[in-house]
This record gives sequence, C-alpha cells and structure tokens, in this order.
Amino acid sequence: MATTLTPVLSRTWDTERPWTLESYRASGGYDALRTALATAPADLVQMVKDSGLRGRGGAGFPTGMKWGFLPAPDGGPRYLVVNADESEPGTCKDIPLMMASPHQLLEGVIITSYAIGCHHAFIYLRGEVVHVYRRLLQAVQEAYDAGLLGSDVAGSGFQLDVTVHAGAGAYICGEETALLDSLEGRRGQPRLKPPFPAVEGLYARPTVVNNVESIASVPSIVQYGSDWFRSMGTERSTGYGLFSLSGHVRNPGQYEAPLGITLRELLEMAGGIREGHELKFWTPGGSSTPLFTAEHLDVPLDYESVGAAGSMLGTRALQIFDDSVCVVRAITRWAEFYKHESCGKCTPCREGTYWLVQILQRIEAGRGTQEDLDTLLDVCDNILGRAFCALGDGATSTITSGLQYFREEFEAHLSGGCPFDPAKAALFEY
Ligand code: L3W
Repeated sequence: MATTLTPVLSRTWDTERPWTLESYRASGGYDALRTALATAPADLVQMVKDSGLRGRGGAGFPTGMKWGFLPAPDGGPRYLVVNADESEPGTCKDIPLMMASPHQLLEGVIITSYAIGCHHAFIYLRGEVVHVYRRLLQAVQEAYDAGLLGSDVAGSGFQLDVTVHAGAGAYICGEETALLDSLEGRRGQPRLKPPFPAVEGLYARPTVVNNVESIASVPSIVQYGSDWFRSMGTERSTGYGLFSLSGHVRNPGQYEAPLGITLRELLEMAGGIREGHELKFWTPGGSSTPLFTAEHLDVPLDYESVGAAGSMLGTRALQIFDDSVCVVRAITRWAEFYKHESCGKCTPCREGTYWLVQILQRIEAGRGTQEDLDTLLDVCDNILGRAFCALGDGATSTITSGLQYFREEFEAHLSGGCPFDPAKAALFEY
C-alpha cells in the first residue's frame, strides 16, 4: 500500500479493513472532531492558517487563507465542495486515500464545515471510479448512522449533510469552477474568475473548494496542532504529502513524506530505477508540470525549490521514465490527452491543443521539419497565459521543457522517425 516517513494520511492503510468506521475509530479517528466541536470556529480557521497547509490539488494556495476569504455570514447558505475529481495523468493519491481511509476525509469535511459555517458539503468524485463512489457512500451512511452527520453532529447541535456526487469523467471538471457548473447540472466549463468561489461559488453562494488531501490533513492539524504540522516540511511548504511514484521505478506507489524530500530519497524508498537502466526524465507534479531530468534528482520537492528549478510541485505525481523511452512519444501522448480533454470554451486551448497534436504526431512519425519545432514553441506561446483556465497552460509544459532538454531527440525524428524503436515508430502513419 503506502510507504511512509510521516505516517499521518496513510497511517492506517495497511491495517485490517481500514475503511470502516470501527477501524478508523480504533486508531483514534474522530477524536479530532470532538476537539474541534469544543473550539470556536474562528480559532480553527486560525489554526489551519498557522499550520501553513497549502492546497494539495496542484496550485498550493494557502488553505486557511482561502477559508478566510469567505464573506461574513448573511443568513444564507455557504458550501464546502471537496474536489475529488482526480484525473491528471500520473496523479493517483486521492483515490487510494478515499479507498483506504474515507472517514479521514469525512472527519476533515465535518471539521472544515463547522469551521466555515457550512451545513451542506459536497464531495465531487470522478465518475469512472465506481468502487470509490460506493466506498464513500458506505462511509457517509456509517457516519449518519453513528450520529456524526445529520441534525446533531456528535451531540453538538451542529447540523451537517454530506452529498457524494459522481461526475461523468471529464478532466476539466477538476478545475474548480467547471466542477461547480457540473455539480449544478450544467456542462462543466470554467467560469471567469473573479468572482472566486469563496465569494460566489455553488449556486452563487460563498463556497470553499478544497482538494481531498487538503481536507484529509485537517483532523491531524486539529489534533496535534499547527506547530506540529510546521515541524515537518520546509518553512514555506509545511507538512507532509502523498508522493505518487509511477513508471520505471521498482516499487511504484504512494509514498507519504515531508515536503522538501528529493526524488533521490524517494527513489531509495522505492527501490530505484528498474535494473539496467538510468533515469531520463520525470514530472514532479503530473503532466501539467515542466519536465525534470536526472540533473534535478536533488531538487527539494517543495513549492519554492521546484518553482526555482523551472517546474511546479503540482500534485506530486512523479512519473519516472528511464532511458528506454522516447521523449517525443511520451510528450505526444500527453498532448493527445489535453486535446481530448480541452472543453472547447476558449480558442487558444481548443485550437492550440489541436495543432500541437498535429505537429507532434507528424514529428513522431518522421515527417516533421525544423520549422515544425519552432511552430510548436510558437503555438505553446500562444496558449500559455492566454487560455481561459490552467488546462491550456498545462498542455504546453512538457512540450516547452521537452524541447529545452531534448531538442536533439526531436531533431533526430525529423528524418526517418523514432530513433528509439524504429519498428514501432513505423506503425504511426497519420
Ligand atoms: C479567493 C482570491 N480565492 C486564488 C483560490 C482559487 C483556487 C485556489 C488556487 O489550478 C493547478 C493548475 C494545474 N480570492 C484567490 C482565491 N484563489 N486567488 O486559490 O487558484 P489558482 O488559480 O492558482 O489555481 P487552480 O485554478 O486551482 C490548479 C495544476 O494545479 N495541476 C493539476 C492538477 C490536477 C488535479 C487533479 O487531477 N485532481 O488536481 C498540476 O500541476 O495545472 O496550475 O481555489 O479559487 N484572490
């Protein structure tokens, strides 16, 4: 299951049926809720601010600050929406967390709702993961039956209902405002920001949208305190997180560790690159983040250091590629994903991702030209910062960084196809 240096989020994953309420309670689950319900909501918001917790969904925005953006209560409803639409290629942390420890998420949902004055919380889940949907429904029912949800949460008088909503499987619905549109029953497309959801979100009411891992981190912060949380990680990237290692690594999986750990250290835990091969390139935070190479093995995986080295920490989805992989082929597959998932709302992303795929497929098939390499960068330049949401920007990341680090490999494709595996490259006739 998970290997841990900071056994918090994944502390129960290897125990017997950790998803049941009984098992979660046996390991101290819902103790933090009792503490929280005896604390003033404003103090809980301050505690999360003091912890330095930053959003674990990719952007790293300070969680407590986001809660603090909610306007003063006006008697109308306000909502918490958990973004459980995990879809970024390589990102596989929220789904295992919800499968193994749904009550940790629910405890976080209840504490957060109490802290922000919300009486109806939603968990928006990627629709394809029916097994996770069933598990969440089961956990929510257990919580209602145990009096942890409903009209009198744990005998405190606080009222909270939780709805688990399964989407229809569109990457764009992980973008918070597209998610809200989808939750309201419309086609998921991003909304113009501002207004940010904190001010005008679900049903045009103040709404906090947080990632699964962010919310699941809240109970431990309440239980052990913000200083404890800050004692892990780095000064500005505090705490721990789930690092998902996939690809050419001996033991792929989720590794829970303090922010600031390096890939070199994670690889030691994961048994290293597969026998007889060397690391060639990797993504520090999923396919929306610029590529890293072997020269970045010692970059601390915190928001600041990864940013300073030219990429983004993103979702800590470390996709590892060894020297057997054609970088052009990998980048082309990612580009095809973004083209397919582009919602079509804005021209730079809709048209740009189409042209990126056309050009990349041509290069991969050995029919590209020198000019195509410049056109690729030009198309990226016309998407980056000009698209309506982060999907378009994400589509360009691996292409621009791939050309930066592996231009010769792109050039080698220009005459005769893929130098890595010519037999397979010949199959690509577009
Ligand atoms: C109120 C303000 N709220 C910002 C809030 C905003 C949002 C959060 C971060 O992109 C990234 C993206 C992907 N008043 C506010 C405010 N907020 N200013 O803060 O906002 P933002 O715009 O920086 O980011 P975002 O649009 O949430 C997320 C990257 O994550 N990513 C992809 C992740 C994919 C998944 C998945 O599949 N589950 O998470 C990977 O790197 O590229 O850059 O809540 O409202 N003044």
